[in-house]
Parts: sequence; structure tokens; C-alpha cells
Amino acid sequence: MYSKEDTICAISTPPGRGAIAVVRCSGPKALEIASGIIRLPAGKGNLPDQPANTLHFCNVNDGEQLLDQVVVSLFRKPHSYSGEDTVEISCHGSPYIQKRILELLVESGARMATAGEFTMRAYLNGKLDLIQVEAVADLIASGSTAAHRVAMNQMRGGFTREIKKLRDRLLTFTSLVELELDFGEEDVEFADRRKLKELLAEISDVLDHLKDSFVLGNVIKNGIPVAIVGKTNAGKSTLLNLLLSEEKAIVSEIAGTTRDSIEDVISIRGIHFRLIDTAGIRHTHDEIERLGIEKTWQKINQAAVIIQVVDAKSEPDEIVRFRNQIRALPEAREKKWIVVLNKMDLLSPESLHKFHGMVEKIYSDNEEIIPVSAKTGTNLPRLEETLIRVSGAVSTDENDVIITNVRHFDALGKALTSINRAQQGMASGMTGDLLAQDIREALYYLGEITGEITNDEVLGNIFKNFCIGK
Ligand SMILES: Nc1nc2c(ncn2[C@@H]2O[C@H](COP(=O)(O)OP(=O)(O)OP(=O)(O)O)[C@@H](O)[C@H]2O)c(=O)[nH]1
Ligand SMILES: [Mg+2]
Repeated sequence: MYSKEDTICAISTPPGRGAIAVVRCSGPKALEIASGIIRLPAGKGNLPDQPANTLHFCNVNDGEQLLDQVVVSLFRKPHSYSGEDTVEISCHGSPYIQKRILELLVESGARMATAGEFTMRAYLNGKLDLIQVEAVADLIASGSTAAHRVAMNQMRGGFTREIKKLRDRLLTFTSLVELELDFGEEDVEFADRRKLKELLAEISDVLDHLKDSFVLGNVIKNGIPVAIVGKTNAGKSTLLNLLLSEEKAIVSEIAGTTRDSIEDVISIRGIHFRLIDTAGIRHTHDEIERLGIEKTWQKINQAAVIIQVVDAKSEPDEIVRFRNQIRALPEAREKKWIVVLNKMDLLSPESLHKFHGMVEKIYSDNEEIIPVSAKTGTNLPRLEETLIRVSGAVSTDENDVIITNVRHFDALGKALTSINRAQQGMASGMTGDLLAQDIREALYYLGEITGEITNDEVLGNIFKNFCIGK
């Protein structure tokens, strides 16, 4: 499946029309195959004779006809993205030209690349490890400053170095413990147990810390989950639409309009928020609405920030009742809370002031209280500022190692279990061979993260998410 003998080709730019497009060709015969369809200017010789890392202005002929004038970038192994000889043809971005160049390459002996195959070769040729491969996919997908920063750090090897450090130190100890086993009956101890104990404790801490960073990593990758909740007709869907600048959710004066939760992502100054509009909470006999309300409670659980929309014409006891109902959820107490006093356009400044004061008395904790009109957009900037402020924890340092990938999270968890088992074993005087086995297991899972230890299934899963041409 992953033969490196073939020379592969693909269009590496997005489908459709553009100013230019790039067709990539990589493999042992890349230069030879490309030179079959490309003419260098007279007197310049052939493509395979040109030095590495050079650009060439060439013609591409389709039979007797000139198909396009292109710029060819030439790379020689191992100094290319894939680690192989590579030619990148920058042509004019007509879908017809792109497709024809690809067909000509295939007619000359190249094969169409599968999804992510250039990156797969980079991995097989030792240019990237698996963490970096996954970071390439994250980098391409990154849509915010934080997501970009985390992906870039992983691509530059931040996480890899962290894992390698742990593995190397563990390896030294397992070798010593295993050496003891070779001496069999003789009671020797090469591996200093006190130091090993310290090391295991330290590694267990680091693994814990890395695992914990997954929560933040997930938020960075998928956006901070923000649940918009409140009673029916408070204006939740109107607020969602305002924040998204789009008529995403149906709005109506009928109570119980939103039945299922609706999600979309917005970016405010480079930070992604995943907004979740929910079914308004009320007592109902309607089965579908009831299911929607059940889902609202789940969404409250999953959210990091809760925007509670209150209709500015609500009665105080109604607000108190609602607050207490939500606060009864144990998870709700840890959330950041923003109370939006909606429909401020319907109140006079004096009534609004009075209402604000009353709500402030009800919400005595750390809630932010902001009067808004979801209908006219009044105070939207203030709400956006507040969203950024309450999610302040999300800013990251360039050098922070943050886990964003479930595969890494799982492997870290398994490594941690093995380390903890080794720790318990040491405490209860476990024999060297069992100790060595636990440490070996931890080493195995750490190796799985970087790809030092892997199998086709893992690789297949990673690369199937790539686009063709990457
Ligand atoms: N005057 C005024 N009306 C608003 C405002 N926000 C929403 N409305 C109106 O209030 C009604 C209910 O709005 P929705 O956004 O559907 O309310 P909801 O909270 O999503 O309601 P459910 O989905 O039924 O729970 C609609 O008629 C809106 O036009 C506002 O800021 N000012
Ligand atoms: Mg609604």
C-alpha cells in the first residue's frame, strides 16, 4: 500500500479556478517523468541535469500544442518535503490546465497520489515524526491564532522533544533493570531504586500535566464552547444570529421555537468560540421540546462559558427561580457566567437601570451582567469583549506543549497507567522482571505517539484525514 518505488503526482492547491495552481510530483523518477512533459528554454538542457533548489520557466506541451507556461521548482532528495526528488509545477490556475498536466504526468509514468501520501513519504523517510505529521494537518486546518500557534509548536518538534526526553531516561533504567535479570540468582542491583522511584514520580507528573493540557488543546482546536441558555422567547436565537452576523437560527415570537441545539463557530480577535443555541427551558408536555430541553442541560455541562439570556421584562422571582434551577447542577458552578439582559430597546434608561440593579442583587457571584439588544445590536461589542475576557485562560505561550489530538491523549493515558503500576509495584517490592515489563509498556505507548512504534492501521487512520496533494 505504501510503496515508495512509485513516483506520485497530485494537484496540491484547492480545487477550482485560481491565479496559479501547483501540481506536485515526487518519487525516484520525478525529474525524469516531469522532463517528459516540460521544455526548458533553448540551450538550458534538460530538467534532470539542473541543480537542486532551482526554479525554471518552462513550456508544457500537450502533443504539438503549447498547454501552458509554468514555473518549475526542483528539489532533490533528501532535501525536499517528502525526502524524495520532487518537482512542483506552478501553472495557471485553470481547472482544465491543472487536470491536463496531471494527466500528462500519469501518461508519462507517475501514479496519482493517495490522500496525504507526500506527507506519508516524509514520515517514512524520517523527515517528520507522527506528531509532526498530525501537526501538518492541524496547521492546514488552523483558523485561529491559538490553534496556529499550537500546531506550529508541534510541527517544530516541541511535543516530540518532551516525549523523547521521557523515553530516553526510562530506557536507561529499563536496560539496567534488565541487566540485573541476566544475572539471575545473584542478588545484584544496577538500577538505583531510589533514583528510579524519583524518575517514575517525575514522569508521572509530566504525563499528568500533558494529559490535562488536552482540555485546553481541545478548546483551542474546536473553539471555546459557549452555551446560550434561558427561558423560551428570551431572545437566544436572535442573539446567536447577531453574534454570527447570519440568520442561522429561526426566530419567532412563539415560545419553544428552538427544539434542537444549533452550533456554529465565530472568531473574535483570533479566538474561536463555538456558540451553542439551545432550546428554551420551560415546563412542557411537548415530547420533542422536552427532548430539546434535556439536550440543553447536556450542553450546559459541556460548555466552558454560559450566556444566560434574560428578557428585560421578566419578573424578579422568575429570574431567581431560573438561576437556582441552573445552579443546582454541580458542573454549572465551575463555568464562566455572563448574564445578558436582552431586549433593552424595550425599556427606558431608568427602567433598565432599575432592572440591572435588581439582577445584580440576584447574581451576587462573579457573573458579568450586560444589557443588550439582540434585535438592534446595541452593546454587541461589549458582549464580545466580555467573552474574550472571561475566556482569558486560553491564551498560550509559544513554547507551551499542549495536546490537541485524541490519539496522543489515549496513548499518554496508557503510558501513565503503566508508570503508575510500576510505582505501585516498587512500593510493594515487585520483582525486577515485572517492573521491567511495566516500564517497557510505558515506553511502547510513548513510542506510539511519535511513531517510533507503529502499524499500518494507525498510519491509515492518520493519513485518511489528509487532503490529496499534501
Ligand atoms: N424588541 C426586541 N425583541 C427581541 C429582541 N431579541 C429577540 N426579540 C424577539 O423575541 C422573540 C423571541 O426571540 P427568539 O430569538 O426566537 O427567542 P428564543 O430565546 O430563541 O426562543 P425559543 O427558541 O423559543 O426558546 C422574537 O419575536 C424576537 O424578534 C430584542 O433585543 N428586542
Ligand atoms: Mg430559539
